[in-house]
Amino acid sequence: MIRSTFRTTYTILLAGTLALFLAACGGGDTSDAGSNAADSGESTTQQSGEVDREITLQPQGNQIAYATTELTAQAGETVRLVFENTADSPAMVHNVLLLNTNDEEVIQRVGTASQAAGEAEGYVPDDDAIIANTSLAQPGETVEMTFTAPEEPGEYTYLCTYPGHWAIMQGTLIVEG
Ligand SMILES: [Cu+2]
Repeated sequence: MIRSTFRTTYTILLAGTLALFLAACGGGDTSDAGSNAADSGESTTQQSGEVDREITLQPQGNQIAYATTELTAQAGETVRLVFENTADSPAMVHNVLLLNTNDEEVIQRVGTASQAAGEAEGYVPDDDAIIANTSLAQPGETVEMTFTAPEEPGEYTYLCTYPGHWAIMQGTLIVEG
């Protein structure tokens, strides 16, 4: 359990490092690329001190639902959302995607595209509406994502895009100004 949690965290860190590196490369000069991520190999626990807020989220037992469907954050703060998949049914694989809207049409667009994205992409489509996402969490596994809460107060939808879940497994992040 601890090992797999670590592995997941490490994978996310690696992905983040790669993203930073690629972003830096996009600028053309790699001389100072990834300076923020260079020491990420040992910063797994140190990072916990750097966020403004940590939120823990779980599924509702073995149902296709989050146990908490309303979360709160302050505009612009850094949030780490830890998703503990406490389900024990093998079918209850979940993830968390946070969108920059609660617009039904966008939810539908992302939900539909997520199914097309497939398992290799963790059912996460390439869509600008996605602020952040976790990887898939098998039952018993914990995954997480860190993001900056939108500057604009309002209601932002989070959802699970494991096949068959997106239309019903949703919640709202309430951003307060
Ligand atoms: Cu789910």
